[in-house]
Amino acid sequence: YQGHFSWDKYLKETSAIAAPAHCFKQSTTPPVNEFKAGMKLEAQDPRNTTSTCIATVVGLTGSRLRLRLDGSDNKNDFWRLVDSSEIQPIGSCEKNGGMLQPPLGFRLNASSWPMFLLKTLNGAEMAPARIFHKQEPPPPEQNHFQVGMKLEAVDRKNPHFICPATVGALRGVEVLVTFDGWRGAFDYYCRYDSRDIFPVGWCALTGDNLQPPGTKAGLPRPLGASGVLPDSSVEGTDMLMPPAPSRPPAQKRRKPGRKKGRPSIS
Ligand code: MLY
Repeated sequence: YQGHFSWDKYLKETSAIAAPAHCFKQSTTPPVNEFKAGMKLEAQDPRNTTSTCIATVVGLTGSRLRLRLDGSDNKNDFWRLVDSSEIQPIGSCEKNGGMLQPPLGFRLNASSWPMFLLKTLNGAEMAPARIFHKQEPPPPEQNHFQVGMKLEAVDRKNPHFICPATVGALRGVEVLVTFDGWRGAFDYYCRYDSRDIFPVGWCALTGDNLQPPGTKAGLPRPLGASGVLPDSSVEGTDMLMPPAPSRPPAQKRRKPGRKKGRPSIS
């Protein structure tokens, strides 16, 4: 569900172009999501990427899974594409000679992990191997993004959100993702082959709920009846406006006392 947001209109209003599909490490047809809530699988612990843990699917959105590590709390859910190499069927870790680990912040005593694992897996609904995707799509051979191109991007502070975004800068293999209509607090640099960025139209294909642009900054604004810009007019995206002045990188503009990487309330 896209609300009333239309990329078609928005690209015209902003006279912007969508980053072409070959810029992204994403499949041209989004991967089919056959997972169900409650299924268990193996996942890399996002806070301790060398360890493989048991995770439960606690939600589904488009081609993504909302995952929670067993033995962890409900405050550290994370999202993965169904074709991510960071998720595997249960048994994969052991098959490769590894051992399943307790998640960072395991809520019991470490010594109770073996028994916890046994009980967790006993009678669990394990996601069948056939619903995993063989491999991630191949990465583009280089950074093809250009400043000003539009895309859809995961808001890393609120990772359930996928939002309209613009390439704000390029830095070697990295791309500055800036969120349209937000003042910069959510912006981040990522590699061009990040799995958190998608071509325009991705959410429409997956059924994900694409957020509308924010209303805080840099949006096209309508002219008043007088042909003069009303001061507080931030609603409506019908008229063409000159591009917003470019902004310095988000980090430099962060308010003191605000911790990096935490979900934001604003
Ligand atoms: N708690 C904030 C969330 C802002 C999300 C910003 N993203 C979409 C770029 C709010 O409700 O305003």
